Amino acid sequence: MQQLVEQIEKIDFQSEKYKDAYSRINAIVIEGEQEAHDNYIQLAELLPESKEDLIRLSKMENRHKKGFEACGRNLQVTPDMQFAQEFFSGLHQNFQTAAAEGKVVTCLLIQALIIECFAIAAYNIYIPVADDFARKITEGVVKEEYSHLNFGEVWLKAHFTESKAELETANRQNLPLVWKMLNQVADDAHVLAMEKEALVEDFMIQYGEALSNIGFTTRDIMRLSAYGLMP
Ligand code: Y39
Ligand code: FE
Ligand code: FE
Ligand code: FE
Repeated sequence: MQQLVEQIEKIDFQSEKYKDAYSRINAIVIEGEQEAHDNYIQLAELLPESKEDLIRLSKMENRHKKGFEACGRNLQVTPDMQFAQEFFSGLHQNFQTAAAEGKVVTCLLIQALIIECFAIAAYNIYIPVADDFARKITEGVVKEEYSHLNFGEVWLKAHFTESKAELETANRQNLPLVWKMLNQVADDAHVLAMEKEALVEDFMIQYGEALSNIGFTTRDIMRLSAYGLMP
């Protein structure tokens, strides 16, 4: 605790080093929220019976994006959107391919489980070390991300038996991308006082809980959630 207090006192939100790292992390979050918005609209088309809910989620993602754009402006940082698009390109491509094939389960795993757990982990770790303006925004956002994760859990739990094999395949294709993305962002995250180990730990907790809520056994969860973590 005392360590955290000292660490926060040391953060200079106006330093060039902080702002340079923020230009990439802020862009990742803005791009992520934009893609999440688009993904929920596509999911609404794939799941007409949940259309209203999914459109509602897509609107939340749009508000999140606006909030994080304001966080960048507040620190006078220009987000590096090109970097962020490349950062998401692997998951983006896999989501598009699955959507084109009508693979709802894969789309839900990518957006509503993996990306939401990644967001929840990142926002939880960011909140204690954020500037005051960004902290208030992020606290509001993370509450809503839990509801997005919940949508995915409820749907996949209700369709667990017939979704299980596709979930296993989609996990194997997409989880290694998350570890790669975390490694890519670790240095910049460190500048923002967010440690990679804490991000990995929080992600594993969120993702493991989600898999458990859907119906996977502890044994399955161990195997699934660590897939691709070790080289
Ligand atoms: O559902 C959502 O709102 C998720 C799209 C947003 C993703 C945010 C991605 C956060 C990763 C940041 C990594 C910082 C260390
Ligand atoms: Fe969001
Ligand atoms: Fe979300
Ligand atoms: Fe350090």
